[in-house]
Amino acid sequence: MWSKVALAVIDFQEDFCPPNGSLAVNDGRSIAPAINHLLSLPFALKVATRDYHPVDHISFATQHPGAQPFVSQHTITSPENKDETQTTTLWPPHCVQRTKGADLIQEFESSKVDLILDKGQDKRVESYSAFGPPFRKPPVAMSGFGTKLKDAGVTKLFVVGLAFDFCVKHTAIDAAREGYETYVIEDATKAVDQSENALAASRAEMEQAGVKIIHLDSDELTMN
Ligand code: VGL
Ligand code: ZN
Repeated sequence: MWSKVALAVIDFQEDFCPPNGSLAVNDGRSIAPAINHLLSLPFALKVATRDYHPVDHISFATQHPGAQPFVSQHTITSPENKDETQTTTLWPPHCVQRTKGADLIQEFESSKVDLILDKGQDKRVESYSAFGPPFRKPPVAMSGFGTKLKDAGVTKLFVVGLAFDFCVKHTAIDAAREGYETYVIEDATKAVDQSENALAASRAEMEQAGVKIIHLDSDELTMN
C-alpha cells in the first residue's frame, strides 16, 4: 500500500464523453482502460468526483440571455465577498443532478473507488476544482475533498479524468497550492481544447504552480 498516496478521478461522466454528452470531450471515453489500470494500484485513497449541477446553474449559457456556450465569458462574484471574482466560460447545460448525463460512465470501474464526491451543486458559483470554488476569503461551497485527503494522511496526489484544461487542471493547481506533491497523468486525461497551443498553455500553468505532468509509464507509478 502506498500509504500517503491518493488518486483522484475527476468527472468521468456521460456528459463529458462521446457520443451523447452535452459537453463531450473528444475521445473522452478512450481513457477508461488507463483509469481502470490505475485503480488496480495500491493507493491509500481513491476518490471519484462528479460535476453535479442544479438545472439553473450559473455556468449554463441558458441562464444568461444572449450568451453562447463555449464562447461567452461571465464574471461571477463570491456570494460572501464582493472583492472576489472569477471570470469564466459559459457552457451548455451538463451534469444536471439526477440525469443520465451526470452518471459516471459505465466503462469506469467506479466500484473500485473509496469515495464519490459531488461538486458544483451551488447554483451561484462555478467549481472546477475538486476542492471547491476559487472563492476562499471566506471559503464558499467547499466539497469536502480537502478534508478527506487530510483525514487519510495523504501527502501525494495523482489527478486524472476530465477535462485536462478545466477540472483536472484546477484540481491539480489547488492541490499543489495546498502543499500536496501533485501529479497529473496526462495520458489518463483529455482536454476540451486539444490544440497543441492550448495543451502547452495548460501544462505551463500547472507546472508554474508546482504540478508535475507525467505519463502512465512514469517511474512515479512504480514507486519501488
Ligand atoms: C468541467 C466544464 C464545465 C470539467 C466541468 O469537468 O472539466 N468543464 N464543468
Ligand atoms: Zn460543470
